[in-house]
Amino acid sequence: MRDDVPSFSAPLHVGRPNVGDTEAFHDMVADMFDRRWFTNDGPFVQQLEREIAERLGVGNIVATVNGTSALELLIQGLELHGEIIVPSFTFVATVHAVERSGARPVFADIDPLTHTLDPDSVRALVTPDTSAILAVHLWGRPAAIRELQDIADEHGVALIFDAAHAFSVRTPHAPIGSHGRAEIFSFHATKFFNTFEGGAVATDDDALAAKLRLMRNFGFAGMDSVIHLGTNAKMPEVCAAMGLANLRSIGDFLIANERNYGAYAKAFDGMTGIRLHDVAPPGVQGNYQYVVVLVADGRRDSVLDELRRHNVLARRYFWPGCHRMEPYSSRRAAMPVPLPATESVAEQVLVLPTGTSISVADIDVISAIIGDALS
Ligand code: T4K
Repeated sequence: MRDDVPSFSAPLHVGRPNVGDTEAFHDMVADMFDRRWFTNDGPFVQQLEREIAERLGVGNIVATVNGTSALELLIQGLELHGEIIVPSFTFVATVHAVERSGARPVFADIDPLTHTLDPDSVRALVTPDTSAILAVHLWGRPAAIRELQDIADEHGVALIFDAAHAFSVRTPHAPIGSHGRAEIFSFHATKFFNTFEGGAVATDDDALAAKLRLMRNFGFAGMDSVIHLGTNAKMPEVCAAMGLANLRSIGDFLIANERNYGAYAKAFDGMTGIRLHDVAPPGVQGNYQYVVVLVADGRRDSVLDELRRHNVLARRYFWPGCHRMEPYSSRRAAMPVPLPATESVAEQVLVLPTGTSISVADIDVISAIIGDALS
């Protein structure tokens, strides 16, 4: 290793929040205090739902307290049961939401080129017990939507999407948010668009949206009338205010992410042993919130250690794969087929810092550290 590659004096994190128009946010918080209306379907939540629905061209946005509860509400609202086919290569919340809703996750493999569900692997796992396919637009790269919809239609099962990473992503045909029975988003602090904590279900199904609105508020249909099983999954007003402020700056977030992705692509072009994952194939408008590299030849962890030594806190998301985590790893039924692509990708993947707090100069240093570690 060379000694002349500088270290960062403060840690560079993956997932540093994008922060938009803070003045607009403070003004809204002042309004909120004046109103003394902090939660329970307040005006900021309603406005945020309207603005996002308009932006995505989708009939309904149901805002929630986080992405996990959006997914749990959706699975329970659709009354999915039996087996739900999911990727193992995802954040564990995708799979926990299935399990906590009383259905059984069954792991399908991914396509090693896209990191999203491999339709052939999904097709082989459909049984009479399957109620749904839950696909993830991992890293904001759209899953194989058409192929998965064909499988779902052929077998009469629901298709739903975990679009936690894919806010503001467009396929060549439509914005993410308008596919399948519904798609869920996460607006967690680390996401492209954040509301501190938050999430939403996007759906064109008005009846489903009305049911989810009931369910996120304990099943209350009126002051004293509970007509459905429910929980507390409401987004607070302060989070919606953050969302409204951040929506105004989303163009700036994209400019920063595209600039950073381009700088990483340039730095890794021609570097041996490392490959930048393509999150936006032709025709797709990505959000570039995840900069994902694959490090070959079992050298991923030594690159990670070297980055950490220089104060770059890269992450090996989503190692080791959910099928190797509890409670799934001790349950053979969750994994009826081997998952070679999942396991191979999980051993190579490294997520690097990006977002509005990372500069091209930072990326030059990060790439020099990686180049040095690989040389
Ligand atoms: N589906 C998928 C595919 C998901 O990726 C997620 C969440 C969900 C569903 C569920 O959505 P939510 O219920 O979370 O809305 C983080 C996030 O907590 C999680 O939202 C996200 N995916 C996951 C990929 O990443 P951890 O366990 O890695 O968090 P932590 O605390 O290690 O922080 C991540 C990085 O961000 C660190 O480098 C520190 C940095 N950070 C974090 C926060 C909160 C900051 O710099 N500032 C901050 O305020 O899960």
